[in-house]
Amino acid sequence: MSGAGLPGAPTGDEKRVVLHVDVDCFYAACERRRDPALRGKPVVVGMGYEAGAAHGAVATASYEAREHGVESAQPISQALEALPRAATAPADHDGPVGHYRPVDMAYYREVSDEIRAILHGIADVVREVSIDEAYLDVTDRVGWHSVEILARSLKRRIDEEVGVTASVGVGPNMSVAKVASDHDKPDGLVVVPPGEVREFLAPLPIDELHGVGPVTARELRAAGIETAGDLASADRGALVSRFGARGGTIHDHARGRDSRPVEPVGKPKSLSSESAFTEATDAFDAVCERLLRLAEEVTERAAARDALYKTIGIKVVRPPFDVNTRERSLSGPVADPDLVESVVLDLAEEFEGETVRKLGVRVSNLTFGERTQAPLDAWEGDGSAGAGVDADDGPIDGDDGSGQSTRDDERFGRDRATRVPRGQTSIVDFT
Ligand code: TTP
Ligand code: MG
Repeated sequence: MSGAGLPGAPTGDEKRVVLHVDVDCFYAACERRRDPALRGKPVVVGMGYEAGAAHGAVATASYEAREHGVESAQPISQALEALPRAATAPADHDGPVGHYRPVDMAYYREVSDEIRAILHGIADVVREVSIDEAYLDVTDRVGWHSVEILARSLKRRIDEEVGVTASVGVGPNMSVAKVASDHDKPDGLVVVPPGEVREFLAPLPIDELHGVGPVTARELRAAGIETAGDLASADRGALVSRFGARGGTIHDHARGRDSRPVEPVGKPKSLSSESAFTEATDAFDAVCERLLRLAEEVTERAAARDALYKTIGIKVVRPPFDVNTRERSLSGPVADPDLVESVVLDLAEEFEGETVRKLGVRVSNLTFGERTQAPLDAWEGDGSAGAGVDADDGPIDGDDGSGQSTRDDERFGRDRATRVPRGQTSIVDFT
């Protein structure tokens, strides 16, 4: 690895395999999923374009709309100038038009939950940083020789099972993986093995680096620092005296170093396993069998965390995306695998004869016993973060947290951890 011999390089970094997943034009992709007529067309998601509404901002735009200069956080009036509304454009208008949709967070969260389930199924540790973005540590699952296959299969599953496209970057740490996933958007897949990190980063403009926002970039450029390579060879002391600790961080990132572990934060509010059938089935015995397997996984995981649960639930997805959840609350918290099995089968009864594509089992209303303090396997999120800035990026992106951003900072899965023992299933919270 090119950076390994440098003074201060974190030891063992080259052993990690980290994925960064970021859905392409997420809100617009969700709108397209429910209205396929929007495919291939300029789509703008935002507020304030209706007749009489003068203010508002673009949350996101499809890549077709971006070609006409429409982008996130732009005033809606500017977007409307570049792309008049298809719905109200005069019949003789022969220029490009945009399809405008309002923000529908509840729907985007549903889509996000489905992606999250897939992510937790393929990685031991997942850090969700926003509604459409997560880091995965897959070090224990694959080596560098096979990670591209894993990344491709992840992209394909998100595409086929959820109906949106994601870009994936792979690197030996979070910062490199993030730059890699941004590098070839949309539908990108960029793998940067440890030995190629410095070479990959060196020619990139500094604002493509993780942690360098427009304000910092402007200042660095004024000092003659244009590329990550320039930043990597800049004087560290000077960077620190100008930008404080963040100066050291961006210097590290320019050199491809980032020792932050991929770790979820907090304690779980629920534990779930999900599993999809290769082909939808109406065989009720297969459904029951699968539910029992999921119940076993969930109760094993609860036992490993010393967790008691008060609510037991199932999720039944009928093709293509008809999600049904049922749950039953007990009078007090228990840790009782047999009870979970019988409640799950009971709840499943009403779906006998239905065609089922995917199943889930969840225990929630958790309380934890004395033993449970393992930081990697415990998490708790309150679903919020500082406006416009991802929590993990906060300290380094601070000066660029855009006041104009309309980003909804609901976290992509309220922060949860997982270690998933078997391939297809995942630990998720499927509210
Ligand atoms: P991003 O991942 O930053 O953007 P994106 O998914 O739309 O596009 P891409 O990743 O392909 O570049 O943000 C995810 C969602 O967050 C986005 O779809 C809408 C929302 N968002 C805002 O509401 N305001 C903003 O300023 C930004 C940047 C995003
Ligand atoms: Mg995105």
